[in-house]
Amino acid sequence: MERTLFIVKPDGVQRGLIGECLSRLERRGLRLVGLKFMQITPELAAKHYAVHLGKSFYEKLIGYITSGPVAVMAWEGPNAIALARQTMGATAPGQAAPGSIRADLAVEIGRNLVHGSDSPETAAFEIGLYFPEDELVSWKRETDKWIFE
Ligand code: D4T
Repeated sequence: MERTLFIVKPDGVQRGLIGECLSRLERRGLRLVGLKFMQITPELAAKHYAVHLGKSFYEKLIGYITSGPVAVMAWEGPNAIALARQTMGATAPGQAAPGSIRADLAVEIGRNLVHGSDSPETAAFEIGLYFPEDELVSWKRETDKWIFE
């Protein structure tokens, strides 16, 4: 089992796409273990995007992610990190696979709707940034046996 952090960014919230994005991961079969609606502070954004500090798009990225409320989720499942990223599509919507969230619903890299962790190390770090341990729910779904082998 693997866990991954998933965010519907401010553009997704403003465009009324929280349900659409959540639904795609839910219908795929990943199991939701954390969910919150919040506004990311500049301090939290700086921690989250520390790897991009100094890059040309850094200031814009911080401005974008802090520009309005976001929906933050933790999802669980076998290979959850790669599965969520496949459902999201490539970072640049023009390169995202047809049928992915970004291919279907986004146009620009700076308005790419969603975020998903990209490795087990990043996932552990990011989940820790957004969810104290007691806000994550470990549970069994009645449908697990029909989704997880
Ligand atoms: P996030 O982190 O938003 O899920 O995006 P990705 O994981 O898919 O992509 P990333 O870390 O490489 O980029 C983080 C974030 O920066 C924006 N960005 C990126 C940008 O505005 N211009 C760029 O040239 C790049 C590479 C988009 C996502």
